[in-house]
Amino acid sequence: MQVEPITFNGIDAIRLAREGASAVVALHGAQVVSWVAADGRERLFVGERAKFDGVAAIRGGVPVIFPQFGERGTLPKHGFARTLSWRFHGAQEDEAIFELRNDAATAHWPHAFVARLRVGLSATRLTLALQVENTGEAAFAFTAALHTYLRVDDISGVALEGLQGCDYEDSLAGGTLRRENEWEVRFDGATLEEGIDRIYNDVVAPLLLRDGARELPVEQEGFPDAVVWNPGDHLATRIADLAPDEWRRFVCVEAGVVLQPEVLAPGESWEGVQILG
Ligand code: TA6
Repeated sequence: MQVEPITFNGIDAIRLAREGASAVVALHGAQVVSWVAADGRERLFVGERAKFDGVAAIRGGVPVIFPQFGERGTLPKHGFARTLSWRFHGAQEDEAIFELRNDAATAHWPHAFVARLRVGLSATRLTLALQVENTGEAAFAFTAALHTYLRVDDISGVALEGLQGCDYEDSLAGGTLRRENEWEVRFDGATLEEGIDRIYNDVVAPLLLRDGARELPVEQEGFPDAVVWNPGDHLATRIADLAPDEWRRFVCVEAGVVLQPEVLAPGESWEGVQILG
């Protein structure tokens, strides 16, 4: 793995390269902000108006959500991991490791932990593994996700396969529980206006994102849930760091542990993996 410290939109980042592919990981949030496979095509979406001020969450790439998904707790939305600086821990042959440990900045969540993001790269695949270890003396519970923004040509031509038969919480309907009956989730019709925000449970099949003629396999291990989000036209106008019509250029397909918090006893570890490509 080639590793090069760079500045990306003014913030510190690490550029990784291997087998003709590359990825850029901002230390702010250990957020993967670019993934170009060996065919030269960028697969991740980052908004034109994304803020790179070292404070705000970056709109796009792969935000690491930990220790709280959304507003399921008392912490700020989606927890603190995406807005803190992680440490580059080093690289091996096929992956680079980033680390976040509890310190004064995480003291409002009174638990001792180490979170690690392992970023693996090959010609056609990006493998992201989130590990959490309880280094304290009391158990804690957390929710987490890899909030992956996948770049698409036009959301109206996108379909996501692999969720048929899964139950999901429909966040746009107050968390109503439904079952996915469709072979593929599409983003056309009323969804273009209203958006889609669902937390699918017990996802076992590999997912396949189809964007016109292009396909991207999306797999997950260790994460039981998959979150599917596109804000649609209506909500997008209220998201300050999204340029007009940019909502058409991405879909979030997130691997998460959301509906049932994970509990770690002292000394225990957990790992969830999302594989793109
Ligand atoms: O994962 C979907 C979601 O929780 C949506 O409800 C939406 O709010 C999105 O994340 C983005 O949240 P953010 O805080 O980054 O604007």
